[in-house]
Amino acid sequence: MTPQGPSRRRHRPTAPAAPPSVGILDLAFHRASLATPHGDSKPERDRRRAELKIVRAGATVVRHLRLETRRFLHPPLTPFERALVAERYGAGSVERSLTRVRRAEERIRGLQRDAERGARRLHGPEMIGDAVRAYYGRLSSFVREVDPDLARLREVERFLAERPQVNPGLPTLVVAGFPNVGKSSLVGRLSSAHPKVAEYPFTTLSIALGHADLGFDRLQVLDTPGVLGRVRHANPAEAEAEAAVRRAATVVLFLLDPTGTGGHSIEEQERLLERWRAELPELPILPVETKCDLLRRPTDRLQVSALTGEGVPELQRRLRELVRPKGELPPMEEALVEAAPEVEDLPARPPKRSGRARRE
Ligand SMILES: Nc1nc2c(ncn2[C@@H]2O[C@H](COP(=O)(O)OP(=O)(O)OP(=O)(O)O)[C@@H](O)[C@H]2O)c(=O)[nH]1
Ligand SMILES: [Mg+2]
Repeated sequence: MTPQGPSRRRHRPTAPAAPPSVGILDLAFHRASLATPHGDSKPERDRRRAELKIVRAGATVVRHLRLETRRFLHPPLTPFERALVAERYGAGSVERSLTRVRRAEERIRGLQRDAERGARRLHGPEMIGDAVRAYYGRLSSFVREVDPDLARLREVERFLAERPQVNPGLPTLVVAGFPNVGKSSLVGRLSSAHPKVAEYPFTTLSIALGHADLGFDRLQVLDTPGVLGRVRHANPAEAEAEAAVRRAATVVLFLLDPTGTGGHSIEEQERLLERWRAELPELPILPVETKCDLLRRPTDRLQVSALTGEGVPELQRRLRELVRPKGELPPMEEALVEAAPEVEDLPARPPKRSGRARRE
């Protein structure tokens, strides 16, 4: 091995990924080539082989186009997933790609039907060869036309696979606020998530999911990237946080850092809180001040420290009240307190069995 050998290999540019149509068409033509027709005579077998090739190649392509779109249709994207995708790739872009792929599917089916009908009239190896080649050519161009759409759908699928699956049927607490205010630290305290914590802004670049047990149901807790409150020019991480607040939240925990260690003034943070309150009047937003181990100031707001745990039990109590869905059973602790007087009203019943555990 020459001294330059390994380094040269390291710097070799990677080949661009083949367009999606290449793999799909390779497979379709391979499957078509395996056709083994029955027939009494060679001309009959040749004609049958052409028919089988047409059907198999078309069916394989259609099946694979279906597979490419399945992630988006069965089941359909949740409103939150749609918002995430719209923020990153533009509103309606996935829907447009899905429509184009569906149209390609229909055209391929039509092409296949026509070619199959035409194959009945074929005779002679030359005519059969020409017809199959022409069909393959048109089939290939129909698939290549949707290459940009298939590439986009694959990219979006990867994007979604890298994000946690938020169950729209469960209550969701979205922890949001400016960068560096202590969102991830508090999410680590409140839930099963262990998000990365660091002293620089935008440590969290995409949403992370944990679960918290509030005594009555599993609460999903979403850690989000910091938001700078810019109406325009938000970076992708901020856009992701906005999507979580607007589309995934049952309740928003809005964290404000009054210490100045986060790098942003309390006034800037208050402005974002006011904007969200005005834009989302139906959404419960609980403002909480963080890092109270560093600074305590006179305020009616709840103050917490993710470092020492101060204020966290009170925060959990407030969250239980806010998250409890209307008409649902109350949280376990409160249910016991509320039920206690009624139990006393009941006529006393002698215990069925006496035992040490019962006497205690
Ligand atoms: N003293 C003190 N420091 C805290 C507290 N909570 C977080 N920090 C510190 O603040 C810094 C930022 O904490 P993170 O939890 O990463 O903040 P974040 O809001 O998730 O930050 P981004 O993901 O970058 O938006 C880290 O250095 C933490 O150790 C707290 O309650 N008290
Ligand atoms: Mg964070």
